[in-house]
Amino acid sequence: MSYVDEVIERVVRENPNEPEFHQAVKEVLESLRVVVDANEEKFRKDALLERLVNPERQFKFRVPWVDDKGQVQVNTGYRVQFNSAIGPYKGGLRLHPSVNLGIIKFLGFEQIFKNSLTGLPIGGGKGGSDFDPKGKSDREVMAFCQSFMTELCKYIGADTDVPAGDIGTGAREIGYMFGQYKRIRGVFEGVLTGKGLTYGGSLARTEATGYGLLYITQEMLKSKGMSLEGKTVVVSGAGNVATYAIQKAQQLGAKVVTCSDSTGWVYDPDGIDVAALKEIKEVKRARLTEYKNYRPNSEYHEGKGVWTVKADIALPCATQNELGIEDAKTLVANGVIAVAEGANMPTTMEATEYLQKNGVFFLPGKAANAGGVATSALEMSQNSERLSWTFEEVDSKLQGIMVNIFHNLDDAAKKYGFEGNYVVGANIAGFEKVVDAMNAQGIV
Ligand code: NDP
Ligand code: 2IT
Repeated sequence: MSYVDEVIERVVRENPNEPEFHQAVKEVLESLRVVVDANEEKFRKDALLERLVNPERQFKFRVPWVDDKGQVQVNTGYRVQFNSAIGPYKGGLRLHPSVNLGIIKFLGFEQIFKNSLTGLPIGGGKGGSDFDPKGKSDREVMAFCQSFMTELCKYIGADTDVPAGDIGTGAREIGYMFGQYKRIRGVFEGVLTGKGLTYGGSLARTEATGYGLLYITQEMLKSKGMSLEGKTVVVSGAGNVATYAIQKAQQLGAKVVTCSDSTGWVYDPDGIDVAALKEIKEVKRARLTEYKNYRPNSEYHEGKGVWTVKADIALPCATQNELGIEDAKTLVANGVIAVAEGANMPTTMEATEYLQKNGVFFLPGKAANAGGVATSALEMSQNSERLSWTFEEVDSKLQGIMVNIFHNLDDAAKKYGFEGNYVVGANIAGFEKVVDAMNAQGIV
């Protein structure tokens, strides 16, 4: 049995009930075959892949808090410190009822390669809780965040592990967590990114993931002699990534006609109104059913459906496995040119293969959504030098990083005989740097 197959089998056996983690490991190791096979003897002797798929450290902890009725609630908190070969652990905190250890491990594993692709010195980590911020009062969210950080603060720090936002964790949650960290540890340091602008946050971090997604999509289209100008785009999600992806797509001349949340989706033939979307989601924290009040010409539908709308480009920006094989078939039948992942692992492996086989340009999340964590690393730099850069400075660095990422994937894919396969390109390019650093640091 090949070394790759052996390790995949072991991961499945030793991590039962973690299907998303198995999926992420399979996707990465399958595309590393060409590199691993060429170094099989050395990698096997060094147990390189076993070290790569086992987190350096993981924490699971109780998070008790009191709700507005005086009832004590108990959630579970996680932080997985996956790999620190190239820098301090870096990755977001997800607050969603679906969170479990397997979800955090899939996200942490992906983060290793994503962070490597940014070219910046950050290792991979991820955390979160099964707490659901939806429908909670600000006081309840604060009580949860303070309790969560009371435990988490023992394991993180500006030079060890720097969490940030993800699903359910936005500016409000980061603020409450930062306040509690500072209160307990007594240090004002860049221990979290995505902070508010008055206390060490970076300009353009809020926009970075969505903007970065469009910068890399634009660069890919450019390499094919195309552009975003005049293209129709379908987006899923209505959160941080989706909102700023829609905004940048529109600025670059495309028309975005959909967005969605976990209950339904919107079709706006005139193009999504970002100001309305922000008001509904960021200010009112309401459902997309409200969108029609702002745009009478739009349609609201319950359930899933954005992939049924005819478009040139599809940008999944909500959550994992939201674009399956049937969706991929519909997109292809409707003539889609490109799919770029704003979310982490939104496309199933079967759907990804179908899209690629049918000539759709496919940019995987670990490359396409890396602009968020890259800008987090820029926030860390600004905190270290106790300065803050202008929006234009951060945004132009972000553009440079995304353009570089595209060419690194493209070159790696070509070098190994997989031209145009950006999944293989991203995994190999991300892996090579991490492996080099792991080898240099000995058996740790
Ligand atoms: P938000 O919480 O801001 O928004 C998430 C959006 O996705 C919401 O519209 C939400 O709907 C929808 N959604 C979440 N879970 C589900 C689900 N199970 N089924 C259907 N819809 C769902 O999160 P972000 O925008 O920050 O994150 C979106 C994706 O992007 C995630 O995969 C995240 O890991 C990834 N990502 C985020 C980065 C960042 O900087 N924030 C960076 C890189 C990747 P509802 O509100 O109804 O739940
Ligand atoms: O998935 C991700 O890359 C993020 N949620 C952002 C992580 C970060 O540290 O900014």
